[in-house]
Amino acid sequence: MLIKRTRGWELPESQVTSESAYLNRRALVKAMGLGAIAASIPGFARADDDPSAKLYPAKPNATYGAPSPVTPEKLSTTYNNFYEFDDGKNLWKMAQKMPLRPWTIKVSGMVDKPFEIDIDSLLAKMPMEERVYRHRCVETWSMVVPWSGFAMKSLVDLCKPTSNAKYMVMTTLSNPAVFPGQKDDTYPWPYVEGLAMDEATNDLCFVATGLYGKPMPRQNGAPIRLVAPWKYGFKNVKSIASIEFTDKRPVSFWEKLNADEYGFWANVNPQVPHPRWSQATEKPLGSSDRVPTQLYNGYAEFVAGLYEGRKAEKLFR
Ligand SMILES: Nc1nc2c(c(=O)[nH]1)N[C@H]1C(S)=C(S)[C@@H](COP(=O)(O)O)O[C@H]1N2
Ligand SMILES: [Mo]
Repeated sequence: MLIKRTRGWELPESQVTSESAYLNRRALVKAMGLGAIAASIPGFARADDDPSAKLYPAKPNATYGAPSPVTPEKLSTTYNNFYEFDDGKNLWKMAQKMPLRPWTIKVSGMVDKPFEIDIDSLLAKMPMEERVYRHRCVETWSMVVPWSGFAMKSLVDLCKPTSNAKYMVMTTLSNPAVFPGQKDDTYPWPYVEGLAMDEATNDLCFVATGLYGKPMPRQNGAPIRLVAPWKYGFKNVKSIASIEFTDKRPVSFWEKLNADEYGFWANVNPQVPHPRWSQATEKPLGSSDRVPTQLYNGYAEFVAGLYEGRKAEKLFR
C-alpha cells in the first residue's frame, strides 16, 4: 500500500504547508494498527508514552533554509555521540533506560531570580516550531535533520539574565546511575558547554526537544538539548539539567580534555584543519561520497556578524 509522504522536511520549501498533513498520517498509521510494529523498529519507537507527545509535530519554520536531503531517521537515531553512555556510536539501545520524567532544569547565576522549572511546564510556555538544520560533527560526519523546539532567545527571555551576564552555560544531568559513562573518571564530567550571550540570542540558535516530528529520542539528547548549527557538533550539549548565566567564560568538557583541539568558539570552517585531520570535506550519514564543508556550516548569512569584533580570537576550533 502506498502511503503519501507528507512530512514537512520531505517537501520542497514551497510545499511546506500544514501540520494537519502530519496529523493525518499519524491517524492513518494508528488506524492501520501499525503503531506496535513501528515501536519495534530501532529508531522509530513511538513516543505516545511521553507526556509531551501531543506537541509534535510542530509547525515548520523554513526561515533559515530547507537543506536536503534529510538524513534517514534510522541513521541519525542509531549513530550517535553521547559519551555519558559510551565512547562508541552504537549506544541507542543503552540509552533507552534513561528516565525522562520528572526532569527539572535549574536556572541560576546572573539572573533576576534563580528558579527551577520542570520540562513540561517549560514546553507549555515556549513557541514550538520545527526547523531543518545541517549538523557537522568535528569528526567530519554530518547530517540534516528536522528538530522541533524553540528559539534559544525565548528561553533566555524566560530566564531573565542581568545585563552583567556575558555567557550562558548549559550542563548535562549528572547521574552515574543513569549515565554509566560518568563512572569513568578519566573524563571531566559533567558535560558542560557555553555560548556568548549574543550567540545564544541569535535567531539561528535553537533548543531542540523533538526530532522528526516526535519527542526527542533519548540517544539524541532527550528531553532538551542545544542546537547551534554553525558550530561543531560537540557544542550541542544534550540532556540539559542546568543553565547558568555568568560573566566568566566557561571551560567546556572537550576544552578541558584538549584545549588545542577543541576550543570555546568552535565555529565550522573548512579552511581551518583540526590538528589531526582536514575539515575541508564531510561525509553525510548514509552517503558514500564526501561533500565540501561550508563556512559556518552554511549559515554565514545569519551568524558571521557575531564574529566581526572577535577576529583576534581562535574562532574556528
Ligand atoms: N552530554 C553530551 N552532549 C553531547 C555529546 C556528548 O557526548 N554528551 N556529544 C556531542 C557531539 S560530539 C555531537 S556530534 C552531537 C551528536 O548529536 P547526535 O547524536 O544527536 O547526532 O552531540 C553533542 N552533545
Ligand atoms: Mo561531534
